[in-house]
Amino acid sequence: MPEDVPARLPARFSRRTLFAMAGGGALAAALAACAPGGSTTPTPTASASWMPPAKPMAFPQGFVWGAATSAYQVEGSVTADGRLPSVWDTFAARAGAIRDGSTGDPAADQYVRYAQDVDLMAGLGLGAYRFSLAWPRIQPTGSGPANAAGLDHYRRVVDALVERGIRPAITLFHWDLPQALQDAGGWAKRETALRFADYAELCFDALGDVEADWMTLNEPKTHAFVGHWYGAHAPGLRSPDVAAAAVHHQLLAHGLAVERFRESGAAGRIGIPLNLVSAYPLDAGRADGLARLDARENRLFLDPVLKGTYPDEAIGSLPGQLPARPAAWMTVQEDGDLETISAPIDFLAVQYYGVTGVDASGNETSIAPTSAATWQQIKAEGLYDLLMRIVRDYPAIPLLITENGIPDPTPDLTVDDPERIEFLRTHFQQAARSIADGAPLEAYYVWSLLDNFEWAEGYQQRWGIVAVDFQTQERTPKRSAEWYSGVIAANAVSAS
Ligand code: GCO
Repeated sequence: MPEDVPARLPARFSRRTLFAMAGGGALAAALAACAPGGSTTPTPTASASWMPPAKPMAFPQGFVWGAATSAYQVEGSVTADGRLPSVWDTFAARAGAIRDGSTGDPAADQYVRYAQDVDLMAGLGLGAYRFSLAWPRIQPTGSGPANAAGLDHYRRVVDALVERGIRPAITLFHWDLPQALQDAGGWAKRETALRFADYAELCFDALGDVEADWMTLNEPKTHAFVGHWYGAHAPGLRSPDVAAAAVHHQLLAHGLAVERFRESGAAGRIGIPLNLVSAYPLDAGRADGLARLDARENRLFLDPVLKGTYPDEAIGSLPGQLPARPAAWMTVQEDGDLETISAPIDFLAVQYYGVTGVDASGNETSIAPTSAATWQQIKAEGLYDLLMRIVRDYPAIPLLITENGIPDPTPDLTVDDPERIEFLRTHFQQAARSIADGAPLEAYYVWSLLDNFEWAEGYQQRWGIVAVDFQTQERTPKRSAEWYSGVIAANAVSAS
């Protein structure tokens, strides 16, 4: 978190708060964990309502186990084969924007080392790999014909995966907007959504013969809020009005891309990755703040995509709301947009990192221990609550967990990572529990396959199950990778 976060930001800055109203036993457990009076940080307890069985918990046959990365975080080679700058190249070059002054070059050098990485994945037994296509490689200025060299690279990646029996899970956009589009207004402009649809079509035409899970735009909330409101990510803007426009235009881009996907006849499926967080009220009697935070952080994305509506309470000047001007928010919307945005998708991709508390006003509070990423409040049961909330409140849809993970406690290269094993074990258990209770969960992707460029944290947070020495680019599987391999082989997670 940058030190100069504007005063109007939520008091406790959280990268990815997307709150889910906790229900039933989970809510009771959360409240029971709160300190009397509810105004101080509660002491979280292990779930009082559920204990994992002593026997291993099995996953359904065909359950997909994967790992995820994104282009700017792992590829490096930022000027190779015609690639032009994205907003992230520009932002990272700005003094003080990245904690250690680094950039996404060379990151984990995967543009060059992809074949080695695919071997690594095969060695671990991964069934799928989620990665993103870099728009500035495929359309360096964000419009016009495809750059063949860019597409050829991803063709080779996809072929290498398929050869090894690893399902490609392809994200079209993971925040690396071509700088030329930003110069023309970026996500503040409707035009960018139209450009995205054209870009998506080029990708479907080039790679659509492959049986893949396509994902449109990664975490539109994080990109809109952290990049356009908090200013802590590219493009580094601090305007709630622009953030609101970025929400709508990214969602519109999603809907338009889904239309192009259907028209293209591409194989496979398509969905959208949304970051979701379970949140628990400190004061059960004050539901209004909770409802506002829920609207802004959660329903603002789930409702339009899955129901074709926007929640009224998301935008406004009260705590828990996105403080854009309602008139500005209305201006970006045109008739028919919500119909486009809610075009049927084949799965919902859920990215889960943790929980948050909500005080009586609607502000976020701390209710659980954090990882080295201070925004990440860890509570595995929140995953169960979140999945069951989606099942309860939205039309039936297959669910994929496309990101879940934890950074090492230290920025130093390490292969011994018991915290990550414990984190993954407890989260896998909650996933198995949700399946047993009816959640149509089909896949689980660990974030991340490799240590990589963690955005504003640079190389100071290592999220990989495989360690990367950024001097030599040597890869070493951590203990968690070995452990994960065992889970995959057994298709089951043990109690300890
Ligand atoms: C995100 C991303 C990843 C992050 C990861 C850890 O959601 O921010 O998809 O790029 O690196 O979530 O913060």
